[in-house]
Amino acid sequence: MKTARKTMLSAVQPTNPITLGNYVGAVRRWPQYQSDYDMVFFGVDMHAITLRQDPAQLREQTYRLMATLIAVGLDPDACTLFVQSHVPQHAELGWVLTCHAYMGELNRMTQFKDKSGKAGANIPVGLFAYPCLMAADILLYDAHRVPVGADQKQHVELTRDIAVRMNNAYGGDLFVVPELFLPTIGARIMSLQDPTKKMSKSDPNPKSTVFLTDTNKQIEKKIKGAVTDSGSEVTYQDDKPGVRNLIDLQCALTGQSPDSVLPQYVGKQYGHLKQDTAAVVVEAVAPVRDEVARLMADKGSLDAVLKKGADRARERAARTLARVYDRLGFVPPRSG
Ligand code: ATP
Ligand code: LTN
Repeated sequence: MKTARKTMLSAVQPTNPITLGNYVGAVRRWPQYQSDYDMVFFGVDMHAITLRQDPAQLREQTYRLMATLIAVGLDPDACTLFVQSHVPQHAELGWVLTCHAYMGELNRMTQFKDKSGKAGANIPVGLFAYPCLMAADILLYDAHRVPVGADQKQHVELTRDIAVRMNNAYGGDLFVVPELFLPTIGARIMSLQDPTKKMSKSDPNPKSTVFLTDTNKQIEKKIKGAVTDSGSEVTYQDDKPGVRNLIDLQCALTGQSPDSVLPQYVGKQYGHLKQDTAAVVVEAVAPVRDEVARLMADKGSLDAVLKKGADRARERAARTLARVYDRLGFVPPRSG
């Protein structure tokens, strides 16, 4: 019997290995929802090419991202887990939505402003139109909930606006209007070198970011080298963003609250906090990293998992696209 579970959907760009920020703020939380939701998760390689990628690296990072999603606990038999470019309907619905989005609303996207600033003189059109492809990613699967970090809020809101606009134009039940699903804790892990900026995959300084591919030694070195604040007392307050970030990391990974962690540092130095945080991070990251390495050693098995996911995704996506094309007035291909 078909269950009436709601659909939860999210995606990650395979641009660099996943960071501790992505892990704590997003990916690590997803498996806990798989018993309650119909889960659709994928790697968005077509989004990644909005900025120039090295083809060999893109290929490797795509496998690595998918292996990471499996290693954190998303079960490929229970979820629909796939690579975006394996499902051509994303590009097809993306075009339809591009024709229903307005220049003015795309112009307001802050991610475009940030990223186009870094793209140099020639800004790819795809970087501008990208939110339409993201809207297609979401609307193709009739997704109800979209868990993302705060940086993606604008894009999900745009998706809602386009869905409502097209429902009004072509019949109220064309698209499910998705809801944003923001995490409550650990939503923003900060850079280890500048704790006023978020930890980012694309930070040019590798000391700022712990990657899930880092060895235990590298993790320890980065955390022990984290920029902390003046003074030496371990407290949890806004004017000590470096110390606060380390406490947040510990708390997000152990499930403790800052109040329960702080007493153990009375009369101790920042060095103790760094040592403990490094140990907690290593304990969380090491098993995931090792499992990713194991999965990466057998690309044949990964390919089989991804094929199964894409087959399932394509079937769902084709149904939605046929509904959309019909409402738009496209003549269906008929034999004979
Ligand atoms: P970049 O900085 O290169 O744009 P990114 O690190 O933000 O990349 P994404 O692929 O855009 O990575 O994000 C994947 C998910 O991780 C998103 O849901 C995003 O909101 C979340 N996320 C990214 N960075 C952090 C962070 N520092 N703390 C918490 N969550 C984060
Ligand atoms: N734009 C997102 C990645 C992304 C996404 C999606 C997230 C592409 N399609 C659909 C949720 C749902 C990013 O850059 N992090």
